[in-house]
Amino acid sequence: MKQILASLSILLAIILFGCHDVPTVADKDSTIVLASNRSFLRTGGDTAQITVTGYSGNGEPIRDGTLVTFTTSLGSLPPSVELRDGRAIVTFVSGNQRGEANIKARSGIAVGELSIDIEYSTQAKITLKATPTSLPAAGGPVTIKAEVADNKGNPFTHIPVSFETTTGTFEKPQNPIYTDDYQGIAINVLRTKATADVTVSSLGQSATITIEVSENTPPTASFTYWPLSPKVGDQVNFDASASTDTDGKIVQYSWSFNDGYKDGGCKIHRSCSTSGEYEVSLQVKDNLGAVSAVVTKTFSVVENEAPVASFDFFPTNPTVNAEIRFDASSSTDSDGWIKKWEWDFGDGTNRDGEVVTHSYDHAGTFQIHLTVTDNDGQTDETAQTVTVGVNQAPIASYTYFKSTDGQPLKYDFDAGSSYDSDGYIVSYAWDFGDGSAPLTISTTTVTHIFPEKKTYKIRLVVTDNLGSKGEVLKDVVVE
Ligand SMILES: [Ca+2]
Ligand SMILES: [Ca+2]
Ligand SMILES: [Ca+2]
Repeated sequence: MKQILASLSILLAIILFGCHDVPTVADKDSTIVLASNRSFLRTGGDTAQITVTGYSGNGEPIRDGTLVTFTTSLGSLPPSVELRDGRAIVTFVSGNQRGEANIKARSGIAVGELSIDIEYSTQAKITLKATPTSLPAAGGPVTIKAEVADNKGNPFTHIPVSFETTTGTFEKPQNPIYTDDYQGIAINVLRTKATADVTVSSLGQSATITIEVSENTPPTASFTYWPLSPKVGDQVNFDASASTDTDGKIVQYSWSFNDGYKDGGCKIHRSCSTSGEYEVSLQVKDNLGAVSAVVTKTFSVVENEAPVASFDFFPTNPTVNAEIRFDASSSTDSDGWIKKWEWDFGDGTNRDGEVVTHSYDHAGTFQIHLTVTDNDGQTDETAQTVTVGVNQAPIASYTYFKSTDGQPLKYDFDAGSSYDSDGYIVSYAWDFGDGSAPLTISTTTVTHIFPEKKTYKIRLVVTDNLGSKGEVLKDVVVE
């Protein structure tokens, strides 16, 4: 049983450590010595060959397979190496940081040390970028990015950087600040209202960038007003919304009138209580305090002209219940317009409107009053009388002629001499007395062909616009 366990232990040792020499550490009386083929390196991947030599206490080379582990404060090395014939060579690679690389090699309690100076490979170069590259007149924040690298583009990480400006303030006012650990970038934000030169210094180098702030452009005043010819007491409106500021905005409107009236605001209004010439001035101010030139306009305020009332009516001799049309369109207002027509018909009724109709339900003489009001509220009045009577019947009358075209028994009739003294005739009804159907027409002339030569009794009945009729009967000899 003991023999089997011993065999398994040997087998396990072979599986774990293979057929090679088993790695081990140096004995406690051993010595480790480090040597470099270079005493200083440049940053950014420069290399040195480090020779590790190990001696046993008796001065012989340390035994093969002795494992040596490395540490370094800067740059990099393989984590470990095995010695052969008491030595090994490893490669040290510099990083981006300058300084002293303290390299230690350990095996057991034996320690070897070596220092290598690492210097920047070339002079630092500072590249500045501003976002945005310039500012409007109001100023604002600009992000300044400083990138510090050597001329091969290797970044200088975690190095001090100072920001200075001729005007404005930094978000990080303290100096120095440090580049980051990866890209060698330092960022600061400048707030300025005027053009600033920003200088960034690092590693004895500096770079300057100019942040331009635009000059403020003063605003321009402009306004309109209406009505152009206001009257005493009218509201006059002033509108300055056509004023402009190309690089900002208008924050103040100052209005002044030559009668001492003052106001503020983009849109104002006032009225003038006396007639005459008025002068109005406007000046505007922008958000940065710049003022415009003063713009002045003059306007006249005049007294209102009263309107003139006038009207016609038809028919002029109306009958009872006849519809009368009253028309006030001949009324005028020389400096405005009429906005209201008020009628009083003299029989207790009233009506509004430029053109109205009215009828009287009894005969008599009535006084009609018209009052007109203009757009400024001034009025005028006029009156006329109308006599309303009973309808007069129309008078029928006609003439006739034998037709001139030579056709026998053909006659032309003309009722144009009929009339209605207080209205008009609306129809003419003919009965030619020869058995033909009666004919009613609205025109005055008609032609008729008779059946034979004979004397006929021919009747004309006319009807007026109110339905009254008039009649004439004549003997007409047809030959
Ligand atoms: Ca401006
Ligand atoms: Ca008027
Ligand atoms: Ca009549």
